[in-house]
Amino acid sequence: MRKQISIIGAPMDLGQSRRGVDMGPSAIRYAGVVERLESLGYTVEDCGDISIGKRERFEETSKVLKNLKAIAKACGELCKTIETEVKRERFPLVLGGDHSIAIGTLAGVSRPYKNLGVIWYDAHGDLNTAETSPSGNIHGMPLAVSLGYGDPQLTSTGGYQPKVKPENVVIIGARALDMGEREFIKEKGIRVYTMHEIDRLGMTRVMTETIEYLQERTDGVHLSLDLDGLDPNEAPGVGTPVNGGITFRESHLAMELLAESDLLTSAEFVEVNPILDIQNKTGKLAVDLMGSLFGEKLL
Ligand code: B3U
Ligand code: MN
Ligand code: MN
Repeated sequence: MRKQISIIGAPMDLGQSRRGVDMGPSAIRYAGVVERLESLGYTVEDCGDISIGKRERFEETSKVLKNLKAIAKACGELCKTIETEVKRERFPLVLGGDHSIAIGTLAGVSRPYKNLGVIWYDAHGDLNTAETSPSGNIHGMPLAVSLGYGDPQLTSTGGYQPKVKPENVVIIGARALDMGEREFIKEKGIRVYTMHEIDRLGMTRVMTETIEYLQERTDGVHLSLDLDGLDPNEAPGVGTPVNGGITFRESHLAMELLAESDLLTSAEFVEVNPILDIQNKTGKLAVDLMGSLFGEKLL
């Protein structure tokens, strides 16, 4: 892993309907992300937050997709920031914000990495389009957008598409997939480890298979970690909790195996909502997981 990390905050809350997720980057900073990574020997630069603006001010440009124009604009800005940091040979670590920001992150990292792999650690597939979405919330769509499916204002972020090939994606932790998403997964042959596979195979095998699979076919790997991938008992501060999730220990193990593989070239931690949280438990959890991801050892 690159020894220089650039932290970029994306205080986005326009991709879903609950307030508070815009404070996610602050909560993660407050939990000591910079100090934690520095203690592991990294040089860390906090680049601050990209600008999002206020929800009330934006006119809607789509009847279905909520806050489309504003999200497209913010993702364009995030994409540029990420591109700059990758050119500086730094490891971009994005703090969300709701998951719609992944549209910008992936647009920024997939230009330098032409055959980018993506690990989508999430209770959800985030593979909806305007046609299949039950909510109109864009945080349920960023993976579909990055694969080239969705409104052109989103898929065109960064000026090219698609960002990722379906065979380079691995979804881990899925347990709330909409009907349209299930069809999409089957049609595109996307690799998914649902909670069923995690229970059956164990996290070690899930991660070993994922790492081997991506190592063979990609030239860089992005981790998009939605805190709702974890069980709500461990990560209560998320907008759309789904019971029966990945445990604290399984998640640490997954991060440790990723650290060992030295495969990652960028990462983002999203959907931390301090308003719904209990004394920043989820913000702290995010920082603990980053510790393991960046090589912290128990002994
Ligand atoms: N699949 C549902 C719910 C959802 C997606 N992502 C989150 N929730 N966090 C939707 O609205 O697309
Ligand atoms: Mn998500
Ligand atoms: Mn989710």
